[in-house]
Amino acid sequence: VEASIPEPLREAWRKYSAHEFTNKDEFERELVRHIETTLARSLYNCDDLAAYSGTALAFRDRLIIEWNRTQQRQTFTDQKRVYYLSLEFLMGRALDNAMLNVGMKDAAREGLQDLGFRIEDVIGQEHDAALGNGGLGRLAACFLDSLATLNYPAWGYGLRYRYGIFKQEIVNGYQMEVPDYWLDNNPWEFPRHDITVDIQFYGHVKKKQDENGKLVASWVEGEVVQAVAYDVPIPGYGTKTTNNLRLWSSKASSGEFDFQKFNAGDYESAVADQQTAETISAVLYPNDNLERGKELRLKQQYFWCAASLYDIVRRFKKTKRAWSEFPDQVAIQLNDTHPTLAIVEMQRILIDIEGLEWDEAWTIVTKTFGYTNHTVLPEALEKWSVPLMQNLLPRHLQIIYDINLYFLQSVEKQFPNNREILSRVSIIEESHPKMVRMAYIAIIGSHKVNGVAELHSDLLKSTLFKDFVDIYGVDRFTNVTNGVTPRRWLHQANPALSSLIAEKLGGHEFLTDLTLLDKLEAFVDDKDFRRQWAHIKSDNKLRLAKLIKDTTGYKVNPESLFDIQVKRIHEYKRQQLNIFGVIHRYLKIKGMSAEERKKVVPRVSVFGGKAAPGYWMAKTIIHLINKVAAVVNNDSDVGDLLKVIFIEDYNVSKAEIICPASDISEHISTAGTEGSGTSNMKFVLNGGLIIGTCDGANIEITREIGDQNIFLFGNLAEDVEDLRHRHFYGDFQLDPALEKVFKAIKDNMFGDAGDFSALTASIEEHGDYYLVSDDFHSYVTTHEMVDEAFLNKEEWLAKSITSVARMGFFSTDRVINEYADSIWNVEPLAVKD
Ligand code: RUG
Repeated sequence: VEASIPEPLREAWRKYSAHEFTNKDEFERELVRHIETTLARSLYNCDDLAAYSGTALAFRDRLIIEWNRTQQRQTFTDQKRVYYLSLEFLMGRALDNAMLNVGMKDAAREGLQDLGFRIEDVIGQEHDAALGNGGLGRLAACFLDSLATLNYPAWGYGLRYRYGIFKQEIVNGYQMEVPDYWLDNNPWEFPRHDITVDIQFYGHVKKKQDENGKLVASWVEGEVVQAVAYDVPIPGYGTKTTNNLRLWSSKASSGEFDFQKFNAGDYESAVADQQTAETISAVLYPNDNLERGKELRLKQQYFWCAASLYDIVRRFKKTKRAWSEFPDQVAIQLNDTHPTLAIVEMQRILIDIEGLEWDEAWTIVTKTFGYTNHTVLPEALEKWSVPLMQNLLPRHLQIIYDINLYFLQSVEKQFPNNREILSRVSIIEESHPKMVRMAYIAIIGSHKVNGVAELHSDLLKSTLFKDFVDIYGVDRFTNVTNGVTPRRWLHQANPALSSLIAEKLGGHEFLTDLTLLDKLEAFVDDKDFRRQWAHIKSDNKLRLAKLIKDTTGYKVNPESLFDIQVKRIHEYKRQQLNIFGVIHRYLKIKGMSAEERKKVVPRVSVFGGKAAPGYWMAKTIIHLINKVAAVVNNDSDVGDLLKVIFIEDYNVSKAEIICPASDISEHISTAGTEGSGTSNMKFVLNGGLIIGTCDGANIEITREIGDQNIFLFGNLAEDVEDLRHRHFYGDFQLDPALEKVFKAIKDNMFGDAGDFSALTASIEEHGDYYLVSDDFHSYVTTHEMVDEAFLNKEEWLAKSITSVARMGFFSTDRVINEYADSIWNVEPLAVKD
């Protein structure tokens, strides 16, 4: 390709092609240029927001220069690429990350200062890009950071929601949802109006003979919606690689609106058509670990899969290779079952459009796809009703039936006369209406299936996907334990700790090789080092105390033990266990003498997280937390011994302030329910200890950091089924301490008890599915051990330092390398300076 352009032309391009700023002065020049020309502002009317926009535009220029070079490099070398399909990318803010990743934050700080701005104020202007619900979306964002940092040729594909996850407001203790319009002032995306794909829905299937007499299906008529690409540059840390995240936006395919209708006087319906098309990418479904089977969601999924595949196939076809080489050039990873239709769409492209035989096509498909499962919760497993799919995607349903037929035929050969297994593994569930089990298509259409922590992957193999292990063998199933990017979750969120570590280890190399943290253990007994470590934690707690004061009005004592649980609100994550524990503590303090109170370790219990708008029980938990906060925080008799805080609208940028400030954080899901958890890793990486159950990645964290450095409690996953079974048959005794807590609630201590009756009844009367009562005693006694341990400041510090030193395993760099080696078979691209 390069050689096809004459040298004089290339020379002219080279001469005038854009250059990145490389120092403070050049940055200032770019900043002022953008403020004065792009933004039409001046010295006299440039506020923090304009300074943010100007700074972001200057950095965006830098990124796009590297983005262009990276894309050229990847095209010329023509190596295998990986495509990460995720319906969620919880990116958070981009500016701080871009500054750090390109190594220009200090220059930007000084440059901004010269022009009269504080970098923190400028960074604080940015709206979070919150195109995700929780852990799954944030994992995808961490993956993008690692893929770029490690120089993998990789693209992310997602949807460009006009509204990301809702903004949470707390009104009288209740969660209210407010739309989050995040696209105003978003300089980080590049609209590609030239890159569009027509996506078809509805219609019907015609069979016709091709020129060789072969019967081929064609999907005709129906509705067409246009997908428009928006590209977001993803800079790697300390590398020239800037990868691409392509987000699709929906638009009426006829353009602005239907002029025929307009001219016929039907203005309203002309605009309505356009609005219907735009609805597809309008809003992120706000459910975490819950699927509701809404048609619009299926439309979103197909729209995004079809557009992404069209793009991937178009890129591949440019190389003029044979189809059999597709899996040597392309690896597609399905983030959960949400993109499963990509498997079906790929098969459709190959057989209906490209004319391949079924088997040849299916071999290509299965070699290309990998599927990551993130949960064993039944309510989160996607199923689509057959009639719904028949109507929306008639050809895809036929292909699904064919995939199922061939699959069941092979199973029957393998297990003759075994009707049960056939009905258990059939893609079609024989219910009313019939349902399509998406996870089964994902397993059958992929060459590897992975869980996200060891326990979770083992549970997949022994329960949910057991039959498939029998059919395909155990090698198709693997584990890749999650991680987090240390760039955002240590370097960016906790700059002081990152600097201290760099000082001790002789540089910031640990940010790209997290295992180097182990060298910190040599300093555990170093008094001066411990003092500095403690000092940083104090400062981070002060920073959080300020956020709490600014957002809730409550003043907390930063000397207290900060006990934090921030994550989506869900019964399985058991924020109810935590708030019942807080009430128990409150009642205990109330019953103490003045002398006894002197021994109490002051605590601040911090909660944060969103409930799905339709998840009533989760909303009730938020309500109870806020009502308890109102009583406890205004009880002068208790004072600083206990404070309860609910941080409104928990998001990525708040997490960056919260994670470095914990003394202890809570990861207390019912054993066997949490896929992995990733905030557990963020907290430990920032020197906080954790209290947790033997669940998800807590188990591997314990193995790495040592069980003396973590507070584990509760029943084990292997006991859960038996306990539930016993509850079901009436063998249930409410824990006596929990009974006292319930009595306080029922006595209206926290407002109208009726507001919380469903919550207490779910435990007392309806089988306590999440084993709150079974684990309560163990939970509160473990918290007593936490108090005790916190009193010994030196030992606590030693635990904190040792834990950080042993967290090297939990970087997404390790995770991405594992996916690359064991699932994708892709190599990093060599990048010269
Ligand atoms: O609940 C899981 C977390 O345990 C996990 O850490 C995260 C990333 O793997 O994914 C979460 N998850 C699972 N979010 N949605 C689902 C099911 O669709």
